[in-house]
Amino acid sequence: MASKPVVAYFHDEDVANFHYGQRHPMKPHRLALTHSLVLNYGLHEKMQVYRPYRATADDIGMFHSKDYVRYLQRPTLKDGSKFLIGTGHDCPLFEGLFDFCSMYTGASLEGARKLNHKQCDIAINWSGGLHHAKKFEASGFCYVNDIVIAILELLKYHPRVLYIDIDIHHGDGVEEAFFTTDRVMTVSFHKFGDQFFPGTGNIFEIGEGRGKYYSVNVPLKNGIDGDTYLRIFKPTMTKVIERYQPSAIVLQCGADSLGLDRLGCFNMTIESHGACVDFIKSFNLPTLILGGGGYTIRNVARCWTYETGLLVGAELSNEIPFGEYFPFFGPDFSLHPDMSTSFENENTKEYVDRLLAQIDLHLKQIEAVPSVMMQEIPSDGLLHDLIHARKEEEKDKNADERFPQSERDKHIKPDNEFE
Ligand code: V1D
Ligand code: CA
Repeated sequence: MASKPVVAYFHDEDVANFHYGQRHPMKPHRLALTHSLVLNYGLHEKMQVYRPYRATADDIGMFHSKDYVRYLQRPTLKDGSKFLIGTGHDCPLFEGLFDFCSMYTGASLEGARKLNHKQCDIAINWSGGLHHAKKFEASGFCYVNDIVIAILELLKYHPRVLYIDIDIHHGDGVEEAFFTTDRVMTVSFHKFGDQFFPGTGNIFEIGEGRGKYYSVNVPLKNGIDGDTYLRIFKPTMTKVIERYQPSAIVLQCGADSLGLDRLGCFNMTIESHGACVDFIKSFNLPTLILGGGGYTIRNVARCWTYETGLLVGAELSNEIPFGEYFPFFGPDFSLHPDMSTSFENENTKEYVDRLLAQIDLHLKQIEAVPSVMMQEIPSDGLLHDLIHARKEEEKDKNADERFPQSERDKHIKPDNEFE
């Protein structure tokens, strides 16, 4: 990859106009704020800007069950509960739901296709990254798992895909989809404990069968600051990449790990969040950059604009340029406002050292560079093992409790050292 990568950026103006509901923290409008800031900083001049493809029901059916896709296309109030959609759920039923899903998923899918065909080095879709959606149901504000669908697309051309998730929540939907394969390695950094959503992602959740040791979980406590986060992120990702040697990366950049997030409890600055993105960029591998959570929308826009700047290699003035949404960025009108919170950093040096040592033990177990027979002409056949595994899973959905308590109990350390 050249020193200035070719960056493809996907934005559909319409995606920002959907509403989860007045009291719901997920605001697609944050995407309009982000795009406007990207334009006002002139970043469109440094990348290819596309209005993305819209995913079809067949595209979505690459991961989700037929029943569920059919429901998304024609939702009824009656059937919603079966799929965890509707009033009283995290995932409300709103006007244009299928179109919303098809927009954010189409952008991730097109990003993966452009990477596959080497039409860009980095693809950005801030509307994507909805990491909680499951094969048969919605979860945590996510209806369609665009990440899984994009990774399946990358797997047509790439033997090993690395997924990294810096959203404050555990990337459970992506982990679950690839839990039993070594073709995808998933690494999630997240708040764990105190019943924080979704409750999965303890350090001993490591994958199963061929996938054992290819799921990495980094459970963090309240108040982690940027320096502490980077002290964990950089050595972990260096070892993962050295060991696994992915040929493509997908990075979910949920901005709810920033200080002052409406649903978060971390103390990351935009600079340190961006340093994670910049660090992954420095490996010069084809990379799909996605959004995710982020509920203090002025900071989401600041963060993803700053990261777009890092990815195209532009230095951005700390002064927010004038534009349509200028009043949102007051009273300081700066790109990097003070974001410190009252959350004390509960991630002590001892905790971090133990975390790193345990992750190291797991990473030492992985077979260096698992191989897959690549065909000269890429075809869907490469996905045979994954698709077969998924069909088997569908047969006995009810028997499929992913982490039975009996299995989890085997991993509980007597001194509860990671609680
Ligand atoms: F605060 C709320 C107000 C209205 C509706 C929902 C919420 C809310 C806040 N936090 N919901 C949550 C989380 N859900 C629960 C469960 C509901 N209880 C029965 C337990 O705690 C869900 C948080 C989802 C986070 C999504 C995400 O940031 O990870 C994301 N990533 O990509 C897109 C979204
Ligand atoms: Ca995460």
